[in-house]
Amino acid sequence: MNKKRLLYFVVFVIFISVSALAACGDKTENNTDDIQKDTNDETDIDSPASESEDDSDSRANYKDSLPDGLDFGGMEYRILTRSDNDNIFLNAEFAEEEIGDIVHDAVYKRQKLIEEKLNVTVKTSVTADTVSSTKKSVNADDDIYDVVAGYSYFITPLALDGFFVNLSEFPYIDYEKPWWPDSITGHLNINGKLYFATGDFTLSLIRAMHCIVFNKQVAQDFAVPNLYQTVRDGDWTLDKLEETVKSVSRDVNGDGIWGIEDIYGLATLSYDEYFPAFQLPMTETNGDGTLSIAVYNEKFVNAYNRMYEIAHSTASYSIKSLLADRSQEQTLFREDRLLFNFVLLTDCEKYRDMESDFGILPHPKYDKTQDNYYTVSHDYYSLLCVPITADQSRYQMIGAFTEAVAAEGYRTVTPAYFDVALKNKYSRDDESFQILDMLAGQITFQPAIIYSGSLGNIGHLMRQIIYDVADITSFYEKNLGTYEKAFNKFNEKFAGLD
Ligand SMILES: [Ca+2]
Repeated sequence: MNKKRLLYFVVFVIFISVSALAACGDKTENNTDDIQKDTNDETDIDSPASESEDDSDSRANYKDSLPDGLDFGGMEYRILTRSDNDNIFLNAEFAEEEIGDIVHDAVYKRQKLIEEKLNVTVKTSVTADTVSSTKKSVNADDDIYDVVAGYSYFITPLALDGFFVNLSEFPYIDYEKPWWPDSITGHLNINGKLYFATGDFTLSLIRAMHCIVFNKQVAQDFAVPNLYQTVRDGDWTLDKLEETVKSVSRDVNGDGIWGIEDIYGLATLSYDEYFPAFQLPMTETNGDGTLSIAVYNEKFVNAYNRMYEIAHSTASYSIKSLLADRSQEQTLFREDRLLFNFVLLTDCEKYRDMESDFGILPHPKYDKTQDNYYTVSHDYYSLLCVPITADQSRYQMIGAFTEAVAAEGYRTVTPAYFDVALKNKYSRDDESFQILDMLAGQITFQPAIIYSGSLGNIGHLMRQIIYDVADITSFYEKNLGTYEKAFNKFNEKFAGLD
């Protein structure tokens, strides 16, 4: 199957979906005139896109596989969620009331809809520390939480200590559906063991997604060719990134010094996301389920060296200055002196009041042979897990409610965030919407990222660019012992899990 065609198909369908959404307004799962889409169905994908010009694949109409008539007799769905001290939607799984904000209210409506549909009531417990709250209840053998929506970086080590249920096969959870990114089964499930899931259930995943914003005024000033077209053509690659970044730089005041008053192609401190973007593996899963280190090879060294060279060229704003004051990249971008800023999607909210337009791009592919564009979410989003204390008699309800909320999130909450928060208020154009919609399904969960803290932080190799590590080979060799020790410990623990 030609995967590039899949991308075109997806992007096209997304365009249709947006139109359908705009036309239909609020939809519920009560719409029955839809057709389930299986993204593995080659017949669908190989059909000319023009044959799919209906809204059968739109988010709003996408049907789940839950049976009709489920009734859990008023059971409580007891979820431990995170407090939202930084106001970055960490706790956006459920909402207590409508407040007139379209995204927040979509979350509220989703909850009410599913509660009624399944005859279940959500009981939310909020904590500033999901790890200690989970540990406390599980160690005390207290069956008080059905689901924990935990801080991803910190919650994963608990899986190694046997705190969570294997979700690889759980009642009603259908990982084939698009509200569970493909990489959950592709990467996060290690040898049949899957302790976490995430997707359209939790908006924090979407908001923490890495992407690139570009300043349209700067692109115009430097006659940069249409970047969306480059993406659509499958030509948005490392070569193209390098060429474009280097075509945009100017010593504006002519003083021979590269400072904040000059113009740049790139300013960022964010590089680890190039592991998924370039499809660079960090680990290999062996037949016995153990993980081996697989990060060091010619492709990785080449990718590192080329990104290092771009980052330290005069076309990029000084990393030293950014380390001292990261807000300088926002100043440059707002004031039309920066083309590309590597960001999290939530960072776009900072740019909503800037005068010039900006657009959103995926990170480039390593080269044209790569099948698609990929991204990752910064590891502060929430991962869902079921503590072993939850009584098995509750699994049917837990699975059905989780699946229904995720599905409705895909249909209504994520589009509300994209369509309203991003498109209308923030990113200002449909092409960015299409790219975001495509990227959300390509969020990657490489084990070395998910279990990063337990694997020696091997996934932080790319960020050594900002610490001016020019020789990545000797850095890797110096740290290999640490990685090996961590991998051995991980494998030992993981092998003992159910
Ligand atoms: Ca200057």
